[in-house]
Amino acid sequence: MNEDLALPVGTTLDRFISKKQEQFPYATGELSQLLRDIALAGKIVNREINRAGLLNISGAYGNQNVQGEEQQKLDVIANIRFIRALRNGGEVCGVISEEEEHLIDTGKPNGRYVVAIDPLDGSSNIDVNVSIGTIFSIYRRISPRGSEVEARDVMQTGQKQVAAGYLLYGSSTMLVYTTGYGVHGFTYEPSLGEFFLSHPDICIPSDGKIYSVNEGNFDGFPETVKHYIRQCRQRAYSARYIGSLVADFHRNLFKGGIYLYPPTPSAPKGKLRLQYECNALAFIVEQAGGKATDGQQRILDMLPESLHQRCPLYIGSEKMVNEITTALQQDCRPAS
Ligand code: P6P
Repeated sequence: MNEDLALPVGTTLDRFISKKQEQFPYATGELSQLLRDIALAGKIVNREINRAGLLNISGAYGNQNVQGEEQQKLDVIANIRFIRALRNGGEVCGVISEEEEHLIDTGKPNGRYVVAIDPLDGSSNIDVNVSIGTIFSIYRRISPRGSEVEARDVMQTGQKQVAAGYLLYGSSTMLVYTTGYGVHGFTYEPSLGEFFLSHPDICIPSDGKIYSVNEGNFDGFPETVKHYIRQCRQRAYSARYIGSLVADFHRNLFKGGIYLYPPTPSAPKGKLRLQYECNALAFIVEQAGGKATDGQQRILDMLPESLHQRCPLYIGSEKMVNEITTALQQDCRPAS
């Protein structure tokens, strides 16, 4: 990044967003406001997560979501909070969410943007106080401003994202995002209610010695994936798997490593969702110098075919993702 534009650690998120916007004289400030709206919802969800055990809002909600997964109470609460913040902010004309079967029309036809969001990823960890997260992607709408949001607005390739990020509700709460000009991390100071720049210009190591995969599924993995995992073991890499994608991704982003969610017999297309999990993290990891594929192609090149489409995911340090992807691509090449 241009040094004279480097902002010091400790800069507030609001000032950082404003200073970055100044670099774009034609910017209208709407994307900046949208990022602020997401950060505000994140502060509210963070507070509710931190008090879940005291407010009887942990545990199962009693419904299944469109994915057939048991909704947790905090899944529902986070979904409501983020959709309300996006609707009230006025910048967003449509939202797709892991917790909503259909595209949500916010009733704001002048909104320039659409958002794809996983309001609370890692739900199974909520009740045992393990880190969880929110993942979001922001796209410019295709349909004309002033009209109703359309399906084509939320069926764009990940390459079209104008911004993407995640909130990690962990030992500290962080917001990490990119607008295509580097990846920047902000740490939340609850006593001040502010996010402060703590990790400017995050870059992922080009190689690593950490692999993150649910080895309980090993027997059902493709043979090439099994071979890669055996190689990781032989190289004495560290196996680190939290069961929260955001937490595993965040660790690998700083230390170097690879997260794998391959196809399994119970999830032949993989478990993770392209639109509101894979695309956002793929944008971030590429901006940080890493890579993300589905084993055959770049995640960001994939044209969604449905709102809740699943895909395999191999994401992290460039050399590690290249190794497994090259091997998987060879599996699919016609025998010479
Ligand atoms: P498994 C959480 O449900 C999630 O979507 C990711 O956060 C996590 O990495 C993965 O699923 C865990 O899935 O099948 O290993 O329990």
